[in-house]
Formats: sequence, structure tokens, C-alpha cells
Amino acid sequence: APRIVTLGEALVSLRSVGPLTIGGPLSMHAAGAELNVAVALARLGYASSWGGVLGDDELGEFILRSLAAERVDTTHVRRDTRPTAIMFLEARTPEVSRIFYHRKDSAGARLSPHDVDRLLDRDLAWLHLTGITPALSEGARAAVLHAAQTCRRRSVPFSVDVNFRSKLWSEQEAAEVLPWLTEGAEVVIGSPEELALAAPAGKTLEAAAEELLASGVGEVVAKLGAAGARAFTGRHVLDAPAFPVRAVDTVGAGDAFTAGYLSARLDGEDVAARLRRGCLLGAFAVGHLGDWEGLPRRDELDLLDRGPGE
Ligand code: KDG
Repeated sequence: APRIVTLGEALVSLRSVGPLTIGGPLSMHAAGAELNVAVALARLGYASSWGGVLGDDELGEFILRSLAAERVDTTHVRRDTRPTAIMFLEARTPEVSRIFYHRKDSAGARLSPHDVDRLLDRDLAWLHLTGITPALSEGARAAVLHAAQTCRRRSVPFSVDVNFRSKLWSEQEAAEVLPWLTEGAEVVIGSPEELALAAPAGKTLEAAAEELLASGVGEVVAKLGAAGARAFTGRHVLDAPAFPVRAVDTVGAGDAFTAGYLSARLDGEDVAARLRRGCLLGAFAVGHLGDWEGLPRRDELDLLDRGPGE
């Protein structure tokens, strides 16, 4: 099977059931936007690899164990003396949660262009990147830009999920860096606001999409949350509605959407089917606690597809 590689920082997320200030039980999950995509693709039967730097500590071991259980290849993970990053996820309502990072000077931020060379030095069919990595450190920024550049040079298709994180960098910094990351990507995904950061001259979603397509991006996909998603291919603009689900936890839904969209594209499906698969995986993620735990295997894809009540 063709190998799909994702690359970034994995974290341990500690989820509360209410305000962090009152304490109480926390549940422990492997997290990170790229890890979420890697697991989603592995569940759908792809040969999926995740690459990055983990601490040489219990939390790093926990993440490796989680990935192994999900059949995600971690051959090129490097361990470092810095700690594995942690984030607290404070759930206030199913739709509203807050994230508090403990990731400054973490192992994951030590990702370097050299790590990228080791990771990409093999047959790969697709590389998936996010706009989180360039916000982590100078080295991580150099690494992820190097990864995109390597793909352009070797004509390896790659995708970028913008994933703007305001706790890591400013919109201004992001707008300076993101166009260098997204240039020439096969697929760029983000909310309308995020897409505008990757296309600084584009004020509306349509203008941002046009600017990205003009920079050599193949498809621009806007995640619209409960309103579904919209794809711009240069020739078509297509919409898909979200699947109606009762939200349990919306964190991770964006990554699930991305994995769904990419998987349908890798399957050779048309744009309408890609959007539909994206929204479907988003619905699975929203309906379950944890970023990726509730995602479907390939033989479960039609579980929600049958529609409510069946
Ligand atoms: O998309 C979910 C991610 O936000 C979460 O798993 C943590 O990667 C993460 C981040 O940096 O915010």
C-alpha cells in the first residue's frame, strides 16, 4: 500500500470534565493534529507513518504505545532529553473547551531539517503537514518548510492543514510564514479565517481560495464546522453539509475531517465524495470523547452514512 507520512509534534492531552480550577479526574490521551490524522488514516487501512521527536520519558513511551496499537509506523521517531509536551484540555461544554499547553522547549519543538531528511528518505505517496509545526521553534519551522520544499522538488504530493494556534504565534507571524508552507500543496485545508492567513491578500474566503490556487495549490478546502465544508478546485466550487450528530467533544473534528478528505482523494474519489468523507469522519470525532478514539475503521464507514434511525 502507498505510504502516507505525517510529521509534527505529538502531545499527551489531559482532559478534565469541568473547570480545571476545581480539580477532579483527568483522562490521558495521545494527541497532536498530525498524530490524529495518522491514526485516522491507519484505521482506514492505509500504511501510515508519524514522524517527530518525543521525550525519552514515560509520556513519550505512552504515545509510541498508542501509535503502535493503532498500527501507525513510528520507525523514524527520535527521542530527546527534553520532555514530551503536555496539554490540559478543559471541557466546559461539548462545544466549548480550552487548551493550556505545557510545550515550551519540549522534545517535539526540537524537530530539525535533519529529522525530516531521515523521515522522507523512503518511498512515500503523500506527506501531510500542519501550520502548528512552524509555530513551535525556529528549528521546527525550518524543518517543516524543508519538508514542503523537498516534496516540491521531488514532486511528492503534500497537504497542509493550516490549524492556526493563537497561543503559539500571532496572526502576523503566521501570515508571513504560511504562504511558504502552502505553496504548491495538492490540498490546503482550514477554516475561512485560517485560509486568509495562508493567503494574506485574500480578504474573503473566495479571494483567499483564488490566491492559493494561483500559488499552485491544487485544491482549497474550507472547514465550516456545523455548516459542513466547501472545496475550491479552480474549476468548481462544491459544498457538503455536516452530518447531524450530538456533539460530545468537538476537539479533533478538524483533523478527522482532513483525514477523511485526504483518504477519499487517495482512494481516487471525486471532490464531492472527498467532502462527504471528510464530514463523515468529523461527525465520528465529534460524537466521541478524545481526538481520534471514536474514528471508524474502513468497514465501519457506512455506520453513520446509513443516516439517523436506521
Ligand atoms: O486538533 C486537535 C489538536 O489541537 C490537539 O490534538 C493538539 O495538536 C494540537 C495542538 O497543537 O493544538
